[in-house]
This record gives sequence, C-alpha cells and structure tokens, in this order.
Amino acid sequence: MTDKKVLIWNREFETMSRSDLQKLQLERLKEIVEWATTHVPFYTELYANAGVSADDVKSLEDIARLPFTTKQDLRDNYPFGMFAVPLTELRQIHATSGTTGKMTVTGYTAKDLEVWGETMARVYTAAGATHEDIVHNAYGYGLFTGGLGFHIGAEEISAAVIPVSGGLSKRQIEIMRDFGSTVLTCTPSYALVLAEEAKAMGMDVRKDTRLRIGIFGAEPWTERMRLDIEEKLGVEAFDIYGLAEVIGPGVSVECPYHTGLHIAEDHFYPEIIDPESGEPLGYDQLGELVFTTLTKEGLPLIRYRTRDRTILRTDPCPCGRTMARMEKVLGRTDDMLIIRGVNVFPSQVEHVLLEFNELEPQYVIYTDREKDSLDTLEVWVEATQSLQDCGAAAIEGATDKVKKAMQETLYVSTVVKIVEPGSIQRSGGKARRVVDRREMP
Ligand code: DLL
Repeated sequence: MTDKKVLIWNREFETMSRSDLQKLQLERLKEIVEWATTHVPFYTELYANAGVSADDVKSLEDIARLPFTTKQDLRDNYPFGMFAVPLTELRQIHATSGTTGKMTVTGYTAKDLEVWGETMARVYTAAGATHEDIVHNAYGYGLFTGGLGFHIGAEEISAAVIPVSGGLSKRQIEIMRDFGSTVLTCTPSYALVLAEEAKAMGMDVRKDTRLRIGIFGAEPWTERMRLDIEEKLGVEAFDIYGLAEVIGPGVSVECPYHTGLHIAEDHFYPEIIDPESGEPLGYDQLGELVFTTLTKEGLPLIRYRTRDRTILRTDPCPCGRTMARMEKVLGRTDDMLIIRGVNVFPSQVEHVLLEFNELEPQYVIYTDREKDSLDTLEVWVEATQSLQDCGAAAIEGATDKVKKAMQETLYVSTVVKIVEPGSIQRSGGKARRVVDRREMP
C-alpha cells in the first residue's frame, strides 16, 4: 500500500491501545447501564424482568446478558418515553420518518451535541478536510440528522460550511463553482444527480470547481458507485455511516486507506450478532450490527439492533487508528425480498447492474404479485446516452445480457427494462430503490 496523507482529529482516543480502549469501554458501559436503569422506566422494567442489573456487567462479554432494544421499543414509547432527561435538558430533537409506522424520535443534550461535534470532526479529519476547506453540505437540513450533523462537525473543525441542503441541483452546481466548495457532503445517489446536472449545464466538475473530497452515506452504495462518483466529480469518496437513534452521522467513517469504516468505539460499542438467534458472533463474521451508546445522556440505547448487515475487523489499519472497522454495509436484515422463495438483496441487483458500462447507476426494483399469486421481479435501469444513441437493437441486446447476468446471480428470472437516461426519478436525499407493490393495497 502506498503512503497516504493521514490526519487524525483526536489521537488520544482514536489511536489508544485496544486494551486501554476496552478498559474505557467497560467503565462507560457500567455507567450507561446504571444511567439508563435509573433514568428510563423502560430499562428499569426491562432489566427487572430479565433479572439483570448494572452490577452484572463485570466484563465487556457480560453485555450479552442484557436484552436487546429495537426500533419497535422506540415506537412503542413515542415520542419521548425512552429519554433519560426532561425535555428542558434537550438542545435538539430529530426524527426519522420511516416508511412504516410512527416516526423514530431522538434528542440531544448539550453534552450529546459535544459528542456529535467531536465524532463528526473525526469524520471530516479522517477524510482529509481541515479548517481551510469549504464544505458544501447538501444533506437535508430538518428533522433528518444528516444536515445538522455535518454542520456541527464542520463548525467543530472551523471549516466554512455552506448549508445548501438537498435539491435545486442547478443552483447547487452554481454555488459549488462560484463559492469554491472543496468538500461535498450528500448521499451517494445525490452526488450522481449533481454530476448529471453539471454535465447538462456543460460543466466539467473536475476542471470547473475546486471539489476534492466527498463524504457520502445514509444509504448503501457499492465500490462501483464509488469509482463512478470519483470519476465524474474528481473527488476522493469516503463512506460515512450512522443512524439517528445512535447519534446520526458520525458513528463510523473511512480513512484514506479505505479499509472499512472506523467506528468511534469510545462512544459507540459495536457487536455483531446472528440475526436469527441473537447470539453474539466474533470479529470477521457477517451478521447484524448492534450498538450500545456509551456516553449518550438524552437517549441512551443499550444493545440496539440496527438491522444493518456487516462484518467487524480489528486487524491494524495503516492509518494508525486502533478503532474497529466495519465493512461497507451489505444491506439490511429487513430489506431482503423473497421472490418465489428465493432471497434477493437489492445490493445484489445493484452489483450486477454496475458491471455494465452501458448503464447509468440509476435503477428501481419493482416487485409485484400476479393474479396466480406468483411474485415477479422487475428491474428498471437507465441507459447511458451512448447506448441510447445506438438505437433499439443495441438496447435489446444489452437487455438480454443484463437479464442473463441477473438470472445467474439472483437465481430468479427477472424482467429487465432499460429506459431512457434521466427518466428514473431522482431524489435530493436517500434514493428509493425498491417499490414492493405486493405490500400495496
Ligand atoms: O442516515 C444518518 C446519516 C446521515 C448517515 C448522513 C450518514 C450520512 P437514518 O436516517 O436514521 O440516519 O438512517 C439510518 O441508513 O441504519 C442504514 O441502514 C442506512 N445507512 C446509513 N449510512 C449508511 C452507509 C442516517 N454509509 C440507516 N451505508 C442505517 C449503508 C447506510 N447504509
């Protein structure tokens, strides 16, 4: 591996020995279990029913004795039932809309905002951003944690932040060019929308702007998509992961070696479990990611099941950080589609599509149930302009190739429709990739 320029925001914590880190984590784990049990009736009852208490946590492994918490618990206690402080102690309240059920609400005390600022400062620094940068923050501002999370981190590193939010792509490109934005922060799908818009405006982002870094997350994206974004925008693209319940963005991020996403483990204790049995799995094994917030006051979450599937690694990273890394999220345990008994993950579909240079990385997966109750899988994907220009026969040929590749990977027959460039609806935030019509009335 070639040497890269490595910047670290908080060496004391980010590079501490793993044995010191584990001591710190255990200390904080005991404190947070105590804090939650004495301040949140939900935990008081949960632990009383399970016959466990903070005194039972004598080692990090003892965490497995504590029951899990889930999104359903947050919904059942909507809006503020899981909070450990009175509302007067909160400084910000956020929520995620979610496609089903009630919103999931999260709140931050002044101390929680400090932690958020700190972890987001680590994110920017890991990506190589400094106070000299101009951050073009195109994550949505509002209840979504993306906008304000990236904002607070940019302030922490004393960079100039442009709170442009999502949407109005043409204006975004003008601002990027005229204000000299150097760091772009938005969802990976929106980064591609911006690249398209710039092209339509006759601009070459690589030459006509000062962009150099992109920090993209909030939705799954593949390595192929990274290459595409880097090529089109002329940035080095970094993956960032987080979820509103745990803190928002800032849970983990890549460093310049792109060996996985370093988790801020002094604040968020990660575990990997078997999603079926709930049993803890070791490092290097694929399973469901579970987090315990070690320092959060407002909304402490203990053994919170994220539903995200990944692998944890602790082998040394050349950047010097000792914090465990998670692999790029491989999908969610609840986004699996079952088509005629076959399990299909949207990430597999994306993987197949991005192998084809004649396709744009814009697609939607439709599932439906026919009259005779057979499920169907249909993938709509956009042609590149050059494929479109080659005419109907070329599109037909490409359709056959994609269909075959899809069948070979998914083991389920798929209807493939290659549609005109620009015809699939774009989003200013998270892209909607799956439309499950089987669930619709
Ligand atoms: O998406 C927080 C965030 C904002 C992260 C900006 C990164 C950048 P939620 O809206 O609560 O929070 O959605 C959380 O999004 O459980 C994952 O399924 C998914 N997700 C987030 N980051 C990634 C990523 C924000 N880098 C849910 N790769 C999580 C894959 C991601 N999935």
